Amino acid sequence: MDRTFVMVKPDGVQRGLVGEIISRLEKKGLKLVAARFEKLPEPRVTDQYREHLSKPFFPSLKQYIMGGPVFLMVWEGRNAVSVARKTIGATNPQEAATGTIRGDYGLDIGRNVIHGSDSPESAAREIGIHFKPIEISTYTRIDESVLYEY
Ligand code: D4T
Repeated sequence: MDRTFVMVKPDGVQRGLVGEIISRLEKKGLKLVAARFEKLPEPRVTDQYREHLSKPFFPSLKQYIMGGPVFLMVWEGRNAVSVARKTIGATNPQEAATGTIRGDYGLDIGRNVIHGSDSPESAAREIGIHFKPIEISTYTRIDESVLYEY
C-alpha cells in the first residue's frame, strides 16, 4: 500500500469543504491514517513548497497558506498518490475536470482548495514534514476485502 499527503488549504477550510473532501477520498476507498487541523508555521510552508521558492507567485502562495488553518491528512491505498491527484484534479481549477475537487469547487489557481503530493517521493517528504511516524495509524478498513480484487 502507498501513502500520500493531502492538505485542505485555508480557502477550503473557510468555505466548509473539509467534510466533503474527506468524504470523497473515503468513498473512493482510500484509508485515512493521519490528520491534524492547524495554522502552519513559516518553516513548514517553506519546506512544503521548497521547489517554488524562487517563483514569482511564492510570496503570495506563502501568505495564502499561512492565512488561516489548514487540514493535513495522510491517506493510504494502492497507488494512493495518483488516485488522490486524479480525485483532486488539475492545478488550475479553471482547467480541472468537472467531478474533480478543484473542478467542482475552485475558480482561481491561487485559491485551488487542496494540495496532494505529486509523486511517491514527494509524498514521503511531505508526510515527514508534517507528521511524526507515531502519528500515523495502522488499521484495517472493514471494506478492504471488497475494495481490492487481490
Ligand atoms: P499543490 O502543490 O498546491 O497541490 O499544487 P500542484 O502540485 O497541483 O501545483 P504546483 O506544485 O505547480 O503549484 C503549487 C501551488 O502554487 C499555486 N500556484 C501555482 C499559483 O498560485 N500560481 C501559479 O502560477 C502556479 C503554477 C497553486 C499551487
